[in-house]
Amino acid sequence: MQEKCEKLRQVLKEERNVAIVTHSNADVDAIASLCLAGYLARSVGIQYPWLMVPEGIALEARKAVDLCKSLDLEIKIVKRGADLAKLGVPERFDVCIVVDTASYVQLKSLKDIVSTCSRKVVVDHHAERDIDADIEFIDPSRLSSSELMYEITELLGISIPKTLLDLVLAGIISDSKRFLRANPRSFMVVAKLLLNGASYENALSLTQPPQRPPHYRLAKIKCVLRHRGFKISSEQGDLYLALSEVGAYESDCASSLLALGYDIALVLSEDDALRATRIVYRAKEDALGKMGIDIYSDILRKLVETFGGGGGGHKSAGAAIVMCRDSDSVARKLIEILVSIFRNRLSELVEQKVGA
Ligand SMILES: [Mn+2]
Repeated sequence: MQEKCEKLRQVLKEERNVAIVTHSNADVDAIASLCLAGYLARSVGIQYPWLMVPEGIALEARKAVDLCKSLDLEIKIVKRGADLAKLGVPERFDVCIVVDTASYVQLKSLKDIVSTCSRKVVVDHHAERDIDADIEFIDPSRLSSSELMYEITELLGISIPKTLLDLVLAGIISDSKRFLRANPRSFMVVAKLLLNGASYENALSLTQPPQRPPHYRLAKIKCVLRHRGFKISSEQGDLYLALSEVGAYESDCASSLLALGYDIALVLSEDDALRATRIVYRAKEDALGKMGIDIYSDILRKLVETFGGGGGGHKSAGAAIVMCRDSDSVARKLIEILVSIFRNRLSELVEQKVGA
């Protein structure tokens, strides 16, 4: 690895036009790797490395992009069909560093830039791949590309500012889904990052999407306050179903109800423009397997037959629109359908409100 790192340093020293790119809808690991590679390139003498992302950046990686910018490393988003000359992007690059990306398909608008590049460098932890390179740092056993990129900077003796260490740690946390997977070498990198001053707290916050507007929180609170809970008993164990209504953010409302402990959540919302009611559902797949029901075809389709409309979905998520503007009427019909399916196995959970 040391040898490859020296080769990378040599290649960067010889050339001028350096592109550093990653996959579309770039996540935190992709942005952290991109930013660190940019920092490395600048440290070895590339004044203006071109950091580019095709199409767009994932919501949860926006803070990472801002952090990168604070280090004077600007990330350019290149949309399909964009006029590269207008953006000031060189026609040809001498070196392309491709991070966290397995295939040309994921490079979208940047595919041509990379395929015509004189020399390619790849830093990645994906196994199945179709991008060949002159210098490859590939290890599918690793949790993230960020940690590989960090090891390269370490071997080249480049010292990294603390904020960038936070970002590398965020890349590892995010791609490992907070260490749902483990790898001893990845943990060693994490230990080094922390010993060198990275803040776990800052890293965690870098993996979170920016704050939602205040009414987002209120919509979720209303969703919980308004919901009705039902128990469906069966020999394989009880199943819990929630029914609620909100004005916006229905799918977040449904996910919150599942996080509370429900197996199935159905959330209605009135759509004034369509003069209709939308119904979104989310369900835990293991629970559905136990019950042997399909939410769309066994429940929602009957609503659509009654009111008109349409919809679709798969086992654990889906939606329908029914041509009735009054969500209470739709909810009543929905409960009728549930009773007709489950009969006396269905019972409502009733609790006294606190302090009432
Ligand atoms: Mn990754």
